[in-house]
Amino acid sequence: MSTKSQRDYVPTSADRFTFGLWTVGNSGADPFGTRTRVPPTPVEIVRRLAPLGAYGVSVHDNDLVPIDATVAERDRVVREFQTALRDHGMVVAMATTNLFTDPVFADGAFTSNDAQVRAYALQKTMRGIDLGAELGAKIFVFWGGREGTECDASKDARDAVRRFREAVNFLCEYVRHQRYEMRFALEAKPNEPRGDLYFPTTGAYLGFIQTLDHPEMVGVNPEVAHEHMAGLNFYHAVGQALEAGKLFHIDLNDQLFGRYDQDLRFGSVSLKSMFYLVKLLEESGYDGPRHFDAHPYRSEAEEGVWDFARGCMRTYLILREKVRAFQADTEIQMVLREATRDDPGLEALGRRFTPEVAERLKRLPLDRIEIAKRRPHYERLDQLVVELLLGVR
Ligand code: GCO
Ligand code: MN
Ligand code: MN
Repeated sequence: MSTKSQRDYVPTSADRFTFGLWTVGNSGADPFGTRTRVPPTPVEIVRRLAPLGAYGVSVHDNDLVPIDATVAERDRVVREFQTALRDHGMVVAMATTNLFTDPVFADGAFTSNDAQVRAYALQKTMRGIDLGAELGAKIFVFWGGREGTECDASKDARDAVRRFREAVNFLCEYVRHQRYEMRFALEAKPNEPRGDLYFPTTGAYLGFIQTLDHPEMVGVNPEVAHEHMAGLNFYHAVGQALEAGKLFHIDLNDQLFGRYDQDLRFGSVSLKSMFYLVKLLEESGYDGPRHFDAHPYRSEAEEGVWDFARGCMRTYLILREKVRAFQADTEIQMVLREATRDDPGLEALGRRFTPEVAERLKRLPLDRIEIAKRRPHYERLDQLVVELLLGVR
């Protein structure tokens, strides 16, 4: 039996919903137009999100501390923010560095051709890590917003990968040396703001991580919109990350395929895919933040920002309830069972190679025509899922 708050889809901090300061703090500005609302300050964001049931926030260094702040200004801003967090029972679950806004990063940060830019990026990230540690963040995200090119004559793609690896290795050592309890999560994106970004997909990062000095410290931060921009199945990307023990964080939003980076409210476009995603997160026991990295529509004024935030969390909770309904649906479960053929003897054979087993397997009388007579009823299954999501089951 669901509790009242589960039935009413009212989030609590146990649901671990977090929002980037830059998401609800988005001003509505885009490449074609100026701001359309006054963004709330970080302290206001904490004050407004807490009663909605959010667990915490995530921050870029410069969402909080202006890039040219003095040490005294920095300390004052951080103190005020910490007081707000304490007063409202909110946490900072993830921190990150802004390595994309300032003109110095126009041609990349860690992958720049300019050694001074690369050194500055390391310096800024170490300071960002210190800030994250001070705020209690256990996850530090790397999104290489400017790590890409429009003109591939500018650098050998292998150098970009090598430079990025050196930076991540260096920063892992920094975290170890400082004895911070912090892990890194790498966030892929195929393009935007650069024509092409290095490490365009979550899969690319999963491969890269194994080449690092401390792969155990580094995982991924997949984002719905980014895989959809590449025309990929987000559920599959997250599945691979989870299976590898590498889902350290996640950026939830939504996105039509084949468009510019839209950052839409979670679940506002791809309901079916987001249902499978929530099913995966819930069934896998993923216990990290459910982090929203999306923007309210540009047409919203200040109040609409909180409608947007409520909507992200509410849709997640509704989909979570649908997952329970899927699990409890006897017809769905029956079709699923019928679509599976278990054979413990055969499965044991294929699990561990020995030359003898290989010989036995090669000689097995497997009749492909007989085997193929068994058909899964996926048309029925998919229709059942559609009806469940449409609320008629
Ligand atoms: C984007 C990215 C960013 C990052 C953020 C945290 O498309 O702009 O998703 O929002 O997630 O910089 O690293
Ligand atoms: Mn994004
Ligand atoms: Mn993101």
